[in-house]
Amino acid sequence: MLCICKETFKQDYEQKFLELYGKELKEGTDYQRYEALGSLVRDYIAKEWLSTDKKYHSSKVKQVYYFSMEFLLGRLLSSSLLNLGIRDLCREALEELNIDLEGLEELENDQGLGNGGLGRLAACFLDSMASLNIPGHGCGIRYKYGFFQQKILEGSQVEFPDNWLKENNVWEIKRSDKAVVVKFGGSVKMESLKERLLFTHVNYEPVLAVPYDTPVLGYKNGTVNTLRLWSAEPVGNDFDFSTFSRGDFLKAIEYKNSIEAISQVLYPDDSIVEGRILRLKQQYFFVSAGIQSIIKNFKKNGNSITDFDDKVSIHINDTHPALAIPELMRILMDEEGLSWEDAWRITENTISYTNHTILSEALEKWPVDIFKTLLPRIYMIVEEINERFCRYLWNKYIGQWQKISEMAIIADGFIRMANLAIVGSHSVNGVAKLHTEILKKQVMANFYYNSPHKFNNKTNGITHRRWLLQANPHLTKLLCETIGESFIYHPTDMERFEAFAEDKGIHERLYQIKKENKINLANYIKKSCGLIVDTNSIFDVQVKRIHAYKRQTLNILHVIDLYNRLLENPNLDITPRTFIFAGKAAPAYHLAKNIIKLINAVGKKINEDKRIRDKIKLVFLENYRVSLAEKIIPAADVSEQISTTTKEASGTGNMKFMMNGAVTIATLDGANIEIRDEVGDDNIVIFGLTEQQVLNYYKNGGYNSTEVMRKDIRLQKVMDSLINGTYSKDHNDFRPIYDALITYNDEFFVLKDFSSYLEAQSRINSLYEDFRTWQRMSAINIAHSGIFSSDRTIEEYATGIWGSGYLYKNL
Ligand code: 26Q
Repeated sequence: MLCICKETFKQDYEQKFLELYGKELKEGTDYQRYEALGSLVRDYIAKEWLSTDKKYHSSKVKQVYYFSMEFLLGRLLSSSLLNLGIRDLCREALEELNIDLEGLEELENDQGLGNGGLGRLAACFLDSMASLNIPGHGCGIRYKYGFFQQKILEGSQVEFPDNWLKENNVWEIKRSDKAVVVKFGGSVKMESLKERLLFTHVNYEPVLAVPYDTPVLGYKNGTVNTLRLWSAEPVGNDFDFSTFSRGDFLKAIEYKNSIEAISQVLYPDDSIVEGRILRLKQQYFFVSAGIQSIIKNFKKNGNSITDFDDKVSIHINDTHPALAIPELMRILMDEEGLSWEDAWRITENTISYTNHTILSEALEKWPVDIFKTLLPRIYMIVEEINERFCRYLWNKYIGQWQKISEMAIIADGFIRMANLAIVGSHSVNGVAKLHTEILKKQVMANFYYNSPHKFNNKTNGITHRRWLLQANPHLTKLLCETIGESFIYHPTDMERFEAFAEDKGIHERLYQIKKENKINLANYIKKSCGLIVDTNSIFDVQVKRIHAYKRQTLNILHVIDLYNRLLENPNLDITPRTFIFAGKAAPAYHLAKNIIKLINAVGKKINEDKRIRDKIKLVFLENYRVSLAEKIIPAADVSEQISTTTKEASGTGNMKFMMNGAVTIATLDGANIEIRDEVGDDNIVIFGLTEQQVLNYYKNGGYNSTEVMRKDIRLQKVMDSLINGTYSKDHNDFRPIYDALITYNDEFFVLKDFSSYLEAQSRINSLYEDFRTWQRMSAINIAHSGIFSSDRTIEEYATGIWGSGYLYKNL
């Protein structure tokens, strides 16, 4: 662990600044001061990074590689200081130099290489692996442009590129010496050599994969793991224009661009599949580069390839990196000379897979013709896996053609990535209990009954270091004062805080802490959109990707109804509320963009309406991202987790809110169920259709949204206001939402859940009005949030999936 005193730190910092800019601190810009601090912190990390690496080499301990198309890290300065254990020291030292640490931290660009839940989960897992001393590393893509920046212009979302690398990224190191070549296109030459077939990939297009490494620090434990992100470049350092015939300068540039396009941009789709060939290229690019570099490293260590699965685990984050299966097979057979059988045993033992969604539109499949042309050798291997698997199915399920065709990896001209991922890995997990049950009993039932031993649950988690220690220092301090510091290393020790749930003094402290966080957020709101909000009002928050199944519409219909009631009766007895929304819509998802527009239109109307005397306000904060979440979540009173039951695999925002003392209003979906089980029915507000009711409607029909609307006068009024010009001059502005709910019969049961949601909201109101009740609920939520630390989740992955052996089952 880093041992340093304030004086040395100050000297180091001034020295660093001088080295970088050739001038004194006071002459520099704030950004330079941030950059110098970042570089210094990276230097401090470097030593421990090297020694961790050495330790891993000499101990030959099993290495875990977490393959993910997305890593949503956010900012790294504050978390690095926290994990190094020098944040307070650094703050005080800087203060003596008249520099405000928090001010510098605000200057860092978020590293936003992810869409939402799946990408942020990967980041929390990296933090937990390092903090638990697990040799676990990330492997992904270094997108030049991260997730787009969102602006709200005239009430609608407009996207701008996220040029996050425009300033120097102090956290990464380019390792040109570790670059590898990834091969696309071309054809496969087959020769017979003695007893074996030899496959050679010819006439391919080579792409150089260059790794950039970012250190991943454990919490005060000296462990520094690696996040390796790959960037695409043309092969040959001095990209050689003379290889193009003279005068083909433009072609040469085009070629260079086409290669660099591979790592140019993150696809901004979440839960909807974008079937573009470039995305397939991205997938193979980082998977091939990652596996090549793992094998190189493995052999350098003096290991024998037949022990690969003893020493390496590869985890795939959804199906996006599922090509790891045929790629590992290819290397083991074509480059290492193993038989199919040996290569298959190793591959299956090495790879494990997490599913993150049951939405059918998010299940990846690739057209065979595109796939075959881009990856000819990989296609041959997938075809062979499919053939062997189908042969096995024919013998096992004689005559059951329907089942066999559902389970096939290749069918109807497509390669189904989920089927490939299940067949090629030894473990398949869902991300919350309900989600795993739905996978087992519905979505993947055939596979579950065929190989039940593969299926298991790993309920998601969040790193309490970022989401509590870093984001909410006041609450952290209160916990340390009341229950001691053990919860920092053992987050379930937070349960001890339950002993204070009835304590009046603690209620007052909790109230004050929340108040301070609300004031901070109110200041941010004032600065970013000019709106003044009342910090005595209930902060009711829904922040997440905008998606029909997450039902921001249900929330906004409630706001409209409340507004209608306030207009009818300005003296309506409610605690003032501030509704806070944030989130991005996929640029091509028109309905989601329409929802953003409606939220903003409703906000404009009610915020300007003097008649309701500021009883309700609505804010849409633009450009939701990790660093903004860190400001919003600690300030929330109410956490909106209102997805259509069965649709949200887990949710992780729900966990962040409860850990910060918000009370959840929720459907019994995803991890909400487990949150309810932890805190008990009295400390969460549940509403809406049950799993059984939803599944029953989907199976047997019988739902009619128009009828539901007709029977509810309040709902009628709300729905009318969407198309009668109340919120827009053009009556058709919100037609898409109206049509989704009425004309297309409300696929996500928004109207069906409307009245029960309203009741739940009025319960929230009464609970909040009783100070003691609310603070007790808040305390109990905090006390029971420890189980949702990603340390618990990672412990389960490590012992249940990555560490344990697996009995080989032949196909
Ligand atoms: C796939 C193919 C082509 C283009 C895009 C995609 C794509 C990209 C991202 C598909 C899905 C995603 C992201 C999914 C996701 O974030 N799922 C969420 O995962 C969380 C972590 O497990 C859960 O908590 C959420 O419930 C789940 O929605």
